[in-house]
Amino acid sequence: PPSSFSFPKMPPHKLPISIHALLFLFCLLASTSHGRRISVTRNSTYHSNTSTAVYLWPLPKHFTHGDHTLSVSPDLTLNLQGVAHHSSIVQEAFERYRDLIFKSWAHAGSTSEYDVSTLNVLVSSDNETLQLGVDESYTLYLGAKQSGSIVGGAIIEANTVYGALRGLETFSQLCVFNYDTKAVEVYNAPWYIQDEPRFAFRGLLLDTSRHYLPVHVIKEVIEAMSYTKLNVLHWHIIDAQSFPLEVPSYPKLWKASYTKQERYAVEDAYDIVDFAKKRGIHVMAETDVPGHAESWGVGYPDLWPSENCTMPLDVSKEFTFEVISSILSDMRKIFPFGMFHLGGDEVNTDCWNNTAHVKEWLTEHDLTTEGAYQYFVLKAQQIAIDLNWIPVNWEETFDNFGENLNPLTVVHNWLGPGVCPKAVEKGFKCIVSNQGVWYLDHLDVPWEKFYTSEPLEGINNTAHHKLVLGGEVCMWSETADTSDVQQTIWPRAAAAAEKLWSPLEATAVYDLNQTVLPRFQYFRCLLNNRGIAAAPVTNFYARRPPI
Ligand code: CP6
Repeated sequence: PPSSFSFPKMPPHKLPISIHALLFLFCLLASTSHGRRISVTRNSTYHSNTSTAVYLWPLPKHFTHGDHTLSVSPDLTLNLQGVAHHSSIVQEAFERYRDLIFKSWAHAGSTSEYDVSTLNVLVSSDNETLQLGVDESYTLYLGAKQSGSIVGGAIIEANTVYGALRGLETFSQLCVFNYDTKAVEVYNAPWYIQDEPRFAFRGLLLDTSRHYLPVHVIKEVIEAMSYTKLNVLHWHIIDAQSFPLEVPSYPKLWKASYTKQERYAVEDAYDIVDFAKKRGIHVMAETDVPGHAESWGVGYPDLWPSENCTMPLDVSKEFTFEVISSILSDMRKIFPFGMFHLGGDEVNTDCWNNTAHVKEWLTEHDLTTEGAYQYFVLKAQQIAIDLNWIPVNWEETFDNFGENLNPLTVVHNWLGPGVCPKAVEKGFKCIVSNQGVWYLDHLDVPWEKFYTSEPLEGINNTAHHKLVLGGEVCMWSETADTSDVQQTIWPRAAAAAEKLWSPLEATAVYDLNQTVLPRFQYFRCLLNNRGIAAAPVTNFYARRPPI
């Protein structure tokens, strides 16, 4: 159906916002115009006398705003238009966000009129396929002007339902409960926002092998990811310590779960993927081979070279690759995302040499242990590629035999800085997870390091920039489980999320305490208000900034 509203054009002379205007705005936190209704908006956002504050996380690509206040009806309804007007993804998201905006507040049930009683969402494509690079852009307009006075009006326009989801998140962050009027209000309207991510891949790793995480905890992490516009859950399901996933082809593999409760049935995995999709989040599964796979041999001891050599997997047996092939085939039905992680990190091949039948096989095939490591990784890559997956491998594979990796390979950095500049030089795609700044299990890494880590650092040839798909923060779980995983992830992962979403000009700031900290503190409070146990940002009490 044709759209029943017209979208106001963003005033072109205001774009793009200058970084100086941003810096200035963030320095001014107090004396906003909240609570005041004015009938004529001041049309210029960045006049030096505009005293206002922008509390969005992550910052949108372009935005302008005014200085008047809108009230939002607790009976807010969705008017979903365009090709996707039946989309349950958008309808369900709208209901989630309406609950988030209003549930915590005992509103007075006022009968007064509200400025915003309908949220118009226009989506122009009904293709709900979720793949890397899907269009996440959206435009948000809040507060319309009619013959000089302010009337309500809220419009999100997006090309895909996933863009609409990002717009809904931004809309929800603009809705603030006013304790004086007892109403949900939008300050600094009218808002014109045009937004899209800087990087397509904005990941968070969860490790469910070192400690099991129940399905509901994984979902809570996914939910919080959607608040920060992170979009890839890298699920490091299996490792040496436990094998919690059901693999129908080899049902003894999950004998290596810690207990029968601490398992993911195939249905659980489907459930997680579906929950993530509804939030525009990809699930990239990992099967880390040939190291980090000792648990496989609990059910199938033949996968071990011997009782004394239980890691890495036995490179000399066809059976090993039969099992890998079956695991990946079973996983292919669960994980529709186009990328699959094959690990390949921290491989110590010493005991291949010390195991008679493996040593014999090496001699027969004229292979060193290093050569056998490459043979293993390339064979696993081919299995993934034959299943129509793009293989991702940790950086040691590139460091050891980069030239020989399949050209489709995405190299995943973790060992400090440096590998991505080398990998893109050779034409490989890359993901940045520098352990010095983006490892969440390193509790001593402060949020500022997460925020200031720049994925394109060291890549001087701008033609290569597009090969850096993005970045990922890692929540390795040797020392974390359900009891503390959320406060270990949040809010530091959100600092990386802004780096990965917002334009470089917005995040390349020098005085973080002045320019970013208050807004970051505010976002941490927002996570808490939404039920996410995000940790304090600093070691002093943070007042919720006055807006
Ligand atoms: N598990 C796996 C890990 C780590 C890696 N792979 C890791 C190594 C060093 C640090 C943190 C995590 N626990 N499978 C490396 C990618 Cl400091």
